[in-house]
Amino acid sequence: MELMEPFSSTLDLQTGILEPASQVLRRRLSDMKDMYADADAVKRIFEQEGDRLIYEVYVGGIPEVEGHMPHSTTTIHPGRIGDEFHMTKGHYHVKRDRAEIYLGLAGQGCLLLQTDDGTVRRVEMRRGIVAYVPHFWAHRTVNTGGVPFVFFAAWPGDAGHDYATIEQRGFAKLLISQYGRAVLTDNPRYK
Ligand code: M6P
Ligand code: ZN
Repeated sequence: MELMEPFSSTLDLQTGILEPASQVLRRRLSDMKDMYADADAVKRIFEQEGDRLIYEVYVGGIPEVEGHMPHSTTTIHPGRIGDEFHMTKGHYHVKRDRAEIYLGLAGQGCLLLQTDDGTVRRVEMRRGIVAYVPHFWAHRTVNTGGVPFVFFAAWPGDAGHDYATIEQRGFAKLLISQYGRAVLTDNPRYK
């Protein structure tokens, strides 16, 4: 067994910046343009402002292997693509029977969860909310507010990220802004 040195890192609870971070993933509209329902809105944003930054992930640098507990913070910037709120790509775990813990730090948002048969659940998140992602549920987070939505996450090292399933099928529900409220609607493109 290989021993690892204990260590700590610093987390800015307002911005989500984690230091040290092994990497900072910056997800832009071009990384997920087909995930948003309104293709005309996507096109308009590219024309008017270029490749918009949607969210950032500060990755803690823990090995993604069994026995470890990787973690990260995610900062989803406020905004919409058409009526649809900014969101993460969302993923299943490659090992489906691996769970995850989220802790809301700043702003407000929603955790959307989905099973293979298209069942969707919505969990409200804000500072101080601990949300549990049970195994077998795909998970995506959405910023439903007007300021950055920041949360911390920790998951089993051997979970793995399966993005392909969501890229192909989408989520069965969309979170859109309607009369100033965040409303779940059916995704017409869900397969
Ligand atoms: C959370 C965790 C990470 C994930 C990140 C962004 O911090 O679930 O594992 O990478 O959100 O979500 P996604 O990978 O779906 O873009
Ligand atoms: Zn996960």
